[in-house]
Amino acid sequence: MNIKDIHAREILDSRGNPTIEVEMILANNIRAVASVPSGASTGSKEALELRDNDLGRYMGKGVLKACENVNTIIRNALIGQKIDQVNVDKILLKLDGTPNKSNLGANAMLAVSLATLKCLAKLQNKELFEYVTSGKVSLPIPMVNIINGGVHADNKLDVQEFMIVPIMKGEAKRIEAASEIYHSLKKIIKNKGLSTAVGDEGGFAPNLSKTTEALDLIMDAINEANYHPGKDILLAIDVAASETYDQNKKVYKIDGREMDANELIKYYMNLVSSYPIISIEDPFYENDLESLAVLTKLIGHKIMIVGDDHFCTNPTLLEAGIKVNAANAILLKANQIGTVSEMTKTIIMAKKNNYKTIISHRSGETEDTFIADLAVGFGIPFIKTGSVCRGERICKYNRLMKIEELLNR
Ligand code: 2PG
Ligand code: MG
Repeated sequence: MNIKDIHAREILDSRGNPTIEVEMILANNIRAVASVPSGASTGSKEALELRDNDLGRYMGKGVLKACENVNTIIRNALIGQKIDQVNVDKILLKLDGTPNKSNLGANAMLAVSLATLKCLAKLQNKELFEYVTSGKVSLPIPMVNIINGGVHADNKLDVQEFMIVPIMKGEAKRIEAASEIYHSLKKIIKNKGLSTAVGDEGGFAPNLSKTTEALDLIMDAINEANYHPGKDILLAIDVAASETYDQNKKVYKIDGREMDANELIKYYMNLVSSYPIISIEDPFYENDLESLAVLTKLIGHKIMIVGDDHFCTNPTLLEAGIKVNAANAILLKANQIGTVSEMTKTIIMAKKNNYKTIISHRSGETEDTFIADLAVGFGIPFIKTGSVCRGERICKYNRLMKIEELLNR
């Protein structure tokens, strides 16, 4: 089956910034639409998100150039081509010809790559998760971000994400627990006279300034909702430490303190011994693989040490981490790398080297639910898709509950 047409358009993401949506049509008129998310705490080694930088529109954030690249260069090359993921991604990579997708833009390329994947699933009359699976499907454990800080909120919390990780059986049960805890937390925050407004990923953004204050509120909320911290609900944090690192002073600014990497390691060891934390993401800034390896050696047997900015879903960067035993888990974000084929390569490499995998949304999201299907189809054990609030987050949870129902039929 051949590709008949491709069209890209500018749409808005959950922060109200432009992003790209692509519609692909096959010769038999099967069509699929895909859109790409956008990060705020982006790693410097991520593939390039092409923006217009035309200050006359959307503060320079327009993506008309990326759309044009799809509607001209990519369209011309793909029309009449056989629909095949490897073939399409190869053509995209060749057309771009740069290591970081700076020519066509990773946003343009991913939208086309994902639309291809969705068309392929439809062509076989399969659900997306069914199409991508090579064997065992499984429902991921959600890591639900219920307090936002860092660059995702205007409060004084330095840690970017405070997550609850419900580990009971059943996806719908896990999401139910997350929702109940979320609502308990809202009550607790309100009773303290703090704001219950939410941040970019739907978690509350009360004006707290210390990491432990946020963790204590969450522990209270878990108990209040009649769950058991450490037993059925675990905790996780994304420090997004690149955002708190002072390059000149070589210190991290967290909780009103300045800490070097060694002090920070002690700080994390303390947190892990005081709270049921099972995962720390980006504990050090993106170029410090060495400290990442030290922390992994110290507590990697107990918890996940997750590389996000360190690896950028890039097989070459992951390989460098594997060589020095830095981290034992990787965050997977398709738009950090730009094509489905490359992300698949990273997933395979991670699994082969016993790195745990977590598929992730971006802080700027769309209503596209592809990460839910990829998590199930690829058998990725964890998913990070924000709080149980805001439509662009909820649609992923709703999709997971629907898939659970489909699988139980
Ligand atoms: C992260 C992500 C998603 P952003 O750091 O893990 O939660 O944030 O999309 O802003 O990079
Ligand atoms: Mg992160």
